[in-house]
Amino acid sequence: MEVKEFVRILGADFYTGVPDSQLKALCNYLMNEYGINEKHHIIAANEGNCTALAAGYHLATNKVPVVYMQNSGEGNIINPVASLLNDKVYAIPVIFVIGWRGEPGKHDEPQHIYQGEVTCRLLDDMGIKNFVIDENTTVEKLEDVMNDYNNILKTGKDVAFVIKKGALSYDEKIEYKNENSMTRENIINHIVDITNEDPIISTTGKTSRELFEIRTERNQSHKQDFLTVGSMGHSSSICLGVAINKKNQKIWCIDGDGAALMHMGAMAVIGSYSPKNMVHILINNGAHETVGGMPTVASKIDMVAIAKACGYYYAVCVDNFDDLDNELLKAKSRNELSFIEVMSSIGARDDLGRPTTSAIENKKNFMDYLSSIN
Ligand SMILES: Cc1ncc(C[n+]2csc(CCOP(=O)(O)OP(=O)(O)O)c2C)c(N)n1
Repeated sequence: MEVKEFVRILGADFYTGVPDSQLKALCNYLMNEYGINEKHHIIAANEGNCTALAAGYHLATNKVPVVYMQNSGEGNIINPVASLLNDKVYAIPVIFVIGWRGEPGKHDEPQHIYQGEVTCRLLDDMGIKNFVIDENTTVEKLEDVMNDYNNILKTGKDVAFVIKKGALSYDEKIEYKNENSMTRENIINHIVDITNEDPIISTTGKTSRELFEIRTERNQSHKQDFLTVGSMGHSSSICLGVAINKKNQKIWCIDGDGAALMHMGAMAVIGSYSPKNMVHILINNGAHETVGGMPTVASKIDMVAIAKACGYYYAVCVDNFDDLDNELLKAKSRNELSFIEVMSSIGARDDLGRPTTSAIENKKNFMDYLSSIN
């Protein structure tokens, strides 16, 4: 179905979400139509924030907002759905639009398999009536469903559309770019040059995929890398957990700006524990590049100031390879919690693959490696 038809049938004038590659048609449509705009379209830090923001919109306008997200975001919405939106609490109507990764029967990556199995079940458990849209869903059918949904929304309950791959289409293209010159893959190459065999916890998305391919290309082992394939926003906390238990080993986190923003409270806790052996690298392209390039707010905020205010001993921002190498070397020898923000362009190789080892193998190899060092 044409995304314009879908949007017309929803009849909402406020969208907030976290982008998803499976919802690219909707995300690109919203970006072309509204851009980022406080009246009509806000990309929030995580799906729970979107839900609360949507609730605020409803309180102020008495209109029904839309929250869009990948099904991975269901975990982030459970608390505000159950304790804010639910009709036993404030009864706030919201339409959820959810990209269905890991749909049973379709091949997908390990992080999507279980989430895919429980996608509709979780919505049922949360009292959210849901309807699956696929490429054969007609406009007439959707109009019928929406009529039914409008009655449900009037009672203060929530509803959802679960979107299968290829269900929504949009022909217009949109190019996401910034002024930065270093590519993420080259940045990771420079990080690997200097970290060598130090353990790395890398963030969700193409960062981990690039790190994996860089090791393969160099004929290096993957044992030192924990690829946080799912669980967006949590790699820095995983790194904290490793760092405080492996005090004699330098432990590196390679984070993304979308991920760091998603659970930014982690930085406050990392700063307050200040493990001297941890280096937190933030590759900032100001975008959710992995899922299409839609913007985050990270190009507008001062991440170095945030790290410092959270208690990181040292924090710096670099925008060229000489400074990056220099800061990586200094961080490697410095015995204090360090933060390096690296400004990156938006984009990736078209032929970028995916890890060929399973998540369980990755965990086992990483744990064996950690247990071999002090
Ligand atoms: C909770 C959750 N929401 C959404 C996603 C989908 N997702 C995967 S990677 C990604 C973008 C990550 O952006 P960033 O951390 O800035 O890294 P980049 O892709 O730009 O390198 C998103 C939104 C997800 N995996 N988990």
